[in-house]
Amino acid sequence: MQTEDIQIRIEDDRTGLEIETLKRAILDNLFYIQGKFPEIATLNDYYMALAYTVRDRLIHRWLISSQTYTKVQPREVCYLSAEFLMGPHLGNNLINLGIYDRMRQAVQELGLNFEALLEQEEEPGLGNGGLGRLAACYLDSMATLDIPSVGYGIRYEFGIFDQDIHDGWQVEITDKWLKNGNPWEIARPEWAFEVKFGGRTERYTDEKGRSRVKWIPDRMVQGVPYDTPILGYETSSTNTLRLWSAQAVESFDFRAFNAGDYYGAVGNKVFSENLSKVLYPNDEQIQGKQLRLEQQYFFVSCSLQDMIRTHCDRRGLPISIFHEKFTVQLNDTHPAIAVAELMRLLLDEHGIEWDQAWHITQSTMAYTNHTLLPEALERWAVGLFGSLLPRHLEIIYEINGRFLNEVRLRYPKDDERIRRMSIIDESGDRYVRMANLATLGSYSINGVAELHTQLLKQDVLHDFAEMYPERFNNKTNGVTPRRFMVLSNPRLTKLITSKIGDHWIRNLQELRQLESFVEDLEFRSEWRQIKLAIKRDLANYIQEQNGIEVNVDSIFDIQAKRFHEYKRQHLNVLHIITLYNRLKANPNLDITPRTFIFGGKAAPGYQMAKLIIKLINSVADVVNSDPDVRDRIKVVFLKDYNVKFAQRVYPAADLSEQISTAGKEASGTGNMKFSMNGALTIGTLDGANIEIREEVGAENFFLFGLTASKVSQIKAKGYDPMQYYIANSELKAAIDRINSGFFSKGDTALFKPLVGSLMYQDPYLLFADYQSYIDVQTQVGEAYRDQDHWTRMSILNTARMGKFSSDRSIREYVKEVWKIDPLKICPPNEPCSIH
Ligand code: CJB
Repeated sequence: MQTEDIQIRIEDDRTGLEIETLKRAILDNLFYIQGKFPEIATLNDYYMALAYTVRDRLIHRWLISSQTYTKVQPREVCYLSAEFLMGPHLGNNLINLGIYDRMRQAVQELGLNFEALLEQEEEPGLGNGGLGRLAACYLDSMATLDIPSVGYGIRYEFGIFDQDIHDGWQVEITDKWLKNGNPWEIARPEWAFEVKFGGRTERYTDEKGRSRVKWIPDRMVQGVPYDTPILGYETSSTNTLRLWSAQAVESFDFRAFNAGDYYGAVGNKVFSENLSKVLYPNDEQIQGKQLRLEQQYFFVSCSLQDMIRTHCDRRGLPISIFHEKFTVQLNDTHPAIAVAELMRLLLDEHGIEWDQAWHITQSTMAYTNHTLLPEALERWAVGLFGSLLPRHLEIIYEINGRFLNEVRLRYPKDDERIRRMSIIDESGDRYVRMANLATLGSYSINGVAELHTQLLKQDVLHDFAEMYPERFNNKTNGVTPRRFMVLSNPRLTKLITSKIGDHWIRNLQELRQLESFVEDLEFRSEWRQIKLAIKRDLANYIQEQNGIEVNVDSIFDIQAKRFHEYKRQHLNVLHIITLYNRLKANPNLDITPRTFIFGGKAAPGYQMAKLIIKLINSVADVVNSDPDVRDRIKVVFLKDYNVKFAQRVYPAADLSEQISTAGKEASGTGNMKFSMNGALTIGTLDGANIEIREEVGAENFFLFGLTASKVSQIKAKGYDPMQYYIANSELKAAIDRINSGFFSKGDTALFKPLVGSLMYQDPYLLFADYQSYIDVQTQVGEAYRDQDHWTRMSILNTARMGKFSSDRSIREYVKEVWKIDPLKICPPNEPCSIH
């Protein structure tokens, strides 16, 4: 049957949006999909029935979208990412469908608790932090802006671990997100691909007399796609998140089975399925493990094969124009092997000559760099790489050889430059440098905030930026206001919409109109009441979770992000201890009450980050139980920070801690989410903080600390932390308190590694920024006392965050990098003549 002939005729219960229809659909799904009747149905059964009811409405739009793409054959963007930190789907899909309130009513009329059903969803935590969440925000914006796109990644059976706290220490628990089934995905085993590993290569002459290469692998794995629909906001465009799951190739099993090697056959199955078993929980720290490279190659190969099949087989287009129809965005270097894999597919499988293959590859790939941290720059030992991907190593050597010849021509006798630019690091043991491969193979290379892009061009990719300046560009990150305002902060959304209408949800710059309400006393009072109500909700949660009673009139001072020394949660702790010391010395001291709230996970192998978590909990134990400081400072560590939880935290903040060492945080996106929800920022001139401050105005931002260039200067001269310790009595007192065992029941060894690093060799310059941080925190405390003025600043933060919608970022990618036209999708059940 021709695709044009397919008529979507689905009965009304699957598409209708009336409350009665929704109720009927939920009960119908409970009956026919869950196989339960109300008397025996569990909360999860009802959640599933509700999720399927929503999914039905997505599927209709999804099929129309993919039919339209099949017919129009538009240029598409494929976003390749090892992580997609999607967060719960249900609430977001209801918002994007425009039926959130209606569905809540339908659910309530059935006598069910809507909030409890939303809570029931296990979030797909298929990412570590900022990078994975950015990919999720971008999928939302691409669909909202009607950009034909696919997100390609890995369907990890276990996502990021759940975090528990035992005796103040982080404990990791396996994340079994699939245990109750996943109603949002559809498996497509009929569209699986095979992926090869290991073995050797062989040269042969083809029928046209050309020399070709054949890869003879020693094992093979199958990638099965699982598709999740991604609906845009107030549009019918529904794109696909396609995640690959690894399975054993049947034929391989059979061979061993027939030979009587039953265990061998099963072993192969176990081995294959291991590939997509678990997400590596390291953020910005490479481990260099073979399985990780296998994961990367696995999903990249499946994805590229999938694109080529769509292009050549489904659409019948010649491979020579592949780059006109597809552009691939590489989310960091994790999928950078795509450069070599596309070359291999074009050369070996499609018989294309080198120059044309290279032209197609380089016109297809675009690379986003997300970090300058040396420990995060991916490199693979040549031996490991060659044994896993022998053909790719050959191709990389060839790319490199040709490239270095060009460099030699352009910069004669500059051997140092050749060594720096080579894809192969030969300074000691040999490594494949993935950033160099991604850069060389891409037509566009971008950083994720102005400062980051500037440093990228100055430092890590300096030679490349000098040679190919036109390929470098900046795309400052953004976040989706649908999830991080509308869904997570319904009270504020309602207030804003009552004043300026709801167009801001699609066009965030419209929030500027709120500026005209800043002088409106009643508006300010409503704004303040809303913040207070949200803080009360969080306070209740803290009471339940941690058994700590917090003062809702205190400043909610929040630092929520991954634990990393460069993010400097321990600088925040030094401030807490300093306040504590002041109160101990002078119990009647009049300070603005604060509740310090922390959330975040540490990589399981990152001992120092784990020790910082332990320090926070140890300080919390002492401070929270000391009657001298009662009601003035409280310290709370909220365990298991994830997307669901983040949505509860951002709206409740008065103060957002963005205190990384300048030059280290590429962009940050939490900083944007806090500020959109009316928190003020205390921050350094780092990443997107700089641009946030430019937008909201210096007078509405608490700036402290050294600039990135000052940091480099100090380091160049030789940073001497001791000098600050000796000269600053409050800093010394805070450090001595930790050292004395005061927070560790007399154990003076516990925090030695942490304090030692701060005192003798700290690359993150905590002591150098300490006084400036403390001073500005004092200003924060004073500013908070003038509630009216604080509220003005809070409103202006929200009003001026328009730039940081991920819609703006995606518009820039579309216009300046991808060059793709939006494609409107017809709404279901309506006459439509767009195509
Ligand atoms: N980032 O989350 C990660 N993981 C990495 O491996 C490298 C970078 C973060 O990416 C975010 C999105 O671009 C940035 O906002 C953040 O600064 C960066 O640390």
